[in-house]
Amino acid sequence: MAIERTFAIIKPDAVGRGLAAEILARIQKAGFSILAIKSLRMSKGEAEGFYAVHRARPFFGELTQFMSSGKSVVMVLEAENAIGKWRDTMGATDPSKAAPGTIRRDLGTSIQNNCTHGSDATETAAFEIAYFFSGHELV
Ligand code: FUP
Repeated sequence: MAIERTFAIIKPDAVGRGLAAEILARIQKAGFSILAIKSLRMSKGEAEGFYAVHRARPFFGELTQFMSSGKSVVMVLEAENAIGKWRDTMGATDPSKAAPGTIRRDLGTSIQNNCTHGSDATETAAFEIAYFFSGHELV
C-alpha cells in the first residue's frame, strides 16, 4: 500500500478542554508522521468554505459557529493508508457509536463536539490540505 497524506483537525472542543497533547500522543502511537502542523482560529467564513459540502445540511450554521469558536490544531498526517487509518483512529462521527479505544469514543462528547476531523477520500484530502497549507509548508 502506498504512503498517503490526510488532513486532520483537533477541533475547538478538544483544544479548549486541554486535550491536544493527548490526541497528538495517540497520533504518534498510531504511527503517523506529522508532516505539517499549526494552531489557528478559523473565521466563520473559513469554516463555511471548509465545510461547503455540508452547506445544505440543517446543522451547517451550528457546525461552522462551533468550528470558529476557538483555536484548532490543523495537521497533515502521513502514513500507509493514512486516510482510512486516521478515520479508524478517530472512530465514528457520533462518539456514542464509535468503537472503544478510538479518540471520539474516549474523548468526544457529542456528534458536533467529536474532537477531531479527518478527510474521507483522496480528493477531499487534497482539497483540505490545500485549504490550510501552502506547498512550501509541505516539503
Ligand atoms: P465525519 O466525516 O466523521 O467528520 O462526519 P461528517 O462529514 O458526516 O460530518 C462533518 C461534521 O459535521 C461532523 F464532524 C460533526 C458535524 N455533524 C453535526 O454536527 N451533526 C450531524 O448530524 C452530523 C454531523
